[in-house]
Amino acid sequence: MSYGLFLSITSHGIVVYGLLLTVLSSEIDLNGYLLYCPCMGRFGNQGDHFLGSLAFAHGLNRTLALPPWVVYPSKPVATSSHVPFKDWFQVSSLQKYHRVMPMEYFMDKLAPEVWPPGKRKGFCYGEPGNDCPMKRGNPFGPFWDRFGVDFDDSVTYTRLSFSTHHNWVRDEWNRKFPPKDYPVLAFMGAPAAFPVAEENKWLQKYLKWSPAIIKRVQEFINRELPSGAWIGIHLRNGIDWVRACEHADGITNMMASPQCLGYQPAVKLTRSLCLPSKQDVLKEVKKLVKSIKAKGVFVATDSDPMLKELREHLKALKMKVSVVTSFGGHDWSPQLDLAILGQADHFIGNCVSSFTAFVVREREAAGKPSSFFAFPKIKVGAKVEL
Ligand code: GFB
Repeated sequence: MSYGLFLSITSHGIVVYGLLLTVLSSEIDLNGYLLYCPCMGRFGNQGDHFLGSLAFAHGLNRTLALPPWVVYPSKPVATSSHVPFKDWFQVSSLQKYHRVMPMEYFMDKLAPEVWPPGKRKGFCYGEPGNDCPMKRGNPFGPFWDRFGVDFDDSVTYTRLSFSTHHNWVRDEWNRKFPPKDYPVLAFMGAPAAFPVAEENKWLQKYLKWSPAIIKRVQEFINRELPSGAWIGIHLRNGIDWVRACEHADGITNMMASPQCLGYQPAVKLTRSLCLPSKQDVLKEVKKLVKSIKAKGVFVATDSDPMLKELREHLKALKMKVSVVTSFGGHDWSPQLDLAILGQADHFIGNCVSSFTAFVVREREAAGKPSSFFAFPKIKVGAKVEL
């Protein structure tokens, strides 16, 4: 950035031109930037990883480039596409916690200066001298190609954690990779733990749905749900989940299970906690409908909404309860389902699913109650009797 030009123009010109240059130079964060590909799992997994990456950027005091969300539109997963971060979440809310900017903005406006072609190093875990396969396969290649990024070099690290709430971890990263020598840390995957570390869960409060999502949620609720209390449930019962749960019995940690079993679990998982039986679902929904006198039940699912069974079962209560779902309709989308579940008077989710975990964290931040199928004793947020 050159300031020499200031002196050679008229006094009026100096003011205007000088201001322009000041804005550009002050935009460069001398503490550096952090980029990563959200290349593991689908939305729930990426949500967990996002919170950890946000905490990591904050810990290192680097600006975080908000990556687009990676989506897999078809099965089998042949390719991936991308949704700009701000289409689903408010950037301004995150800026209350830390310096962040959409990755599109970073690449367009700042990368030509702070991360030009020829100086693009990819970071990954590994022994010194190893290559980081930054763009090998899907979703890695398409992610960086979206921004026209090719990597010129690799930088590996070992024995460094992402838990920057320990000062020595933060200091070690900054000692090994000082911003003046490494203005941009571009990670192959999220610099974060999965599931999200306990100390970073609270950051969910800065993840606020975009106005476009909020509008669709309100329209759905007004159109589909009766006035009065209603319950949201997440039925994760697609074939990938059925298969994953075959291995659940007797293990202590599985995907998002710390959300109900705790981070140092004293008890083991059961298959029904991973894949609740239909009987469990019917029993617990009925009990809760009765307890909070719910007028409606919203079912979010990836496969079977159990509408017929739920409606039949709730008839025994002799009260009018609408059971609705977005599944199968034009409104069916993971983000809409998540945001609707966030609004329910009570939510029952799946202990092992990170999709559920996203909802539970959002509700916890808002002081709203949640519980888990086949685990009725644990309640999160405000009290409700099950
Ligand atoms: O979100 P996610 O990482 O949660 O992946 P899990 C599950 C995906 O399935 C979601 C769809 O991102 C959605 O695309 N899905 C699940 C749903 N439940 C719903 C729902 O209620 N409504 C809608 N609209 N879509 C992990 C995966 O899933 O499961 C791993 O991330 C792996 O890659 C594992 O497949 C078995 O933690 O539930």
